Amino acid sequence: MRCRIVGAPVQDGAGRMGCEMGPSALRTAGLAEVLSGLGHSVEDMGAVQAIPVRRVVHGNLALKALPEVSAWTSAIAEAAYAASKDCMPIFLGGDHSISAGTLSGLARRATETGRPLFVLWLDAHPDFHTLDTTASGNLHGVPLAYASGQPGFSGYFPDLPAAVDPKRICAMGLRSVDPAERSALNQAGVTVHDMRAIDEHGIAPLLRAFLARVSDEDGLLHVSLDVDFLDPSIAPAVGTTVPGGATFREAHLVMEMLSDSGLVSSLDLVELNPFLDERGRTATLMVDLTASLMGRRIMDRPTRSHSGSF
Ligand code: EXY
Ligand code: MN
Ligand code: MN
Repeated sequence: MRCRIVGAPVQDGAGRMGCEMGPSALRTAGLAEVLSGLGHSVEDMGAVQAIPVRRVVHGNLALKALPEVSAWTSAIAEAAYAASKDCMPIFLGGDHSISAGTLSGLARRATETGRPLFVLWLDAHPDFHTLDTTASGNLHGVPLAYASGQPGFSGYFPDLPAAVDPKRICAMGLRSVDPAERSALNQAGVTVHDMRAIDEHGIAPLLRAFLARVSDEDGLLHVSLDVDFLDPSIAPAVGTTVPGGATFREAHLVMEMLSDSGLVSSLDLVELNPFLDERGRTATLMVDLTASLMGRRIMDRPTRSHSGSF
């Protein structure tokens, strides 16, 4: 596969500084080398350049860095649109506000190709606040709402060329959902598999059902992987740790199943804060998960399912 790495060193959307170092840490952990070693061609596009900030004023006085995040969203949307031409882009955050831009650019690309865009959101949080409902004002809490066309962004964030259909979004791993997000998710029809559902059913059947939907509609699939999807005991380098996250094997299994599906067309790696890491272990885990997504296997697997014993 042809891959393009796109750095998005954004930290304005997070409550703690440090995510701007994320792309460097992922590169240092060997992302490009790992992808090449799996047989992919890799083009590193460097970093998206921030564009000049224009004054934006909003009635919610809690909002932080709205002009900056709005400007980043424009620049990242353009970069995502360009990088997704005949290639699989891998976006290196940066905090999760970068996905406002990546999803905007990818939705525009999907519209052109005539295929529906599906989104797998792997996160402790749904990031489904609007500018009016966020209480923290941290704009890494809004990208999925923006990209799926929820109200209240017009005039503050760039106009969306195309919105992601909320019914084509599946959020997995949630365990910190604010009341306004809970009702908005239900109303919009987002599929949510929270940690309770993962505990109860296992992660594999939940993911398999979503992948079947993507396949049935011949969809493109964007995966947005927030470090805090993972349990903090294995991934400490994130400013928004929430206990009870995905285990090492649950996370790899998701990536391995995604790889088997052949459906993934783009990827975000977000919220890595290298200032909070322990000798690079979280950066390394994010790269290893990307490797599983891109074809690394413990053992060869049969290409066709076969009847009989395991
Ligand atoms: N829902 C909380 C808020 O709006 O502040 C937490 C958001 C955390 C977002 C991180 C990136 O996933
Ligand atoms: Mn997030
Ligand atoms: Mn999160």
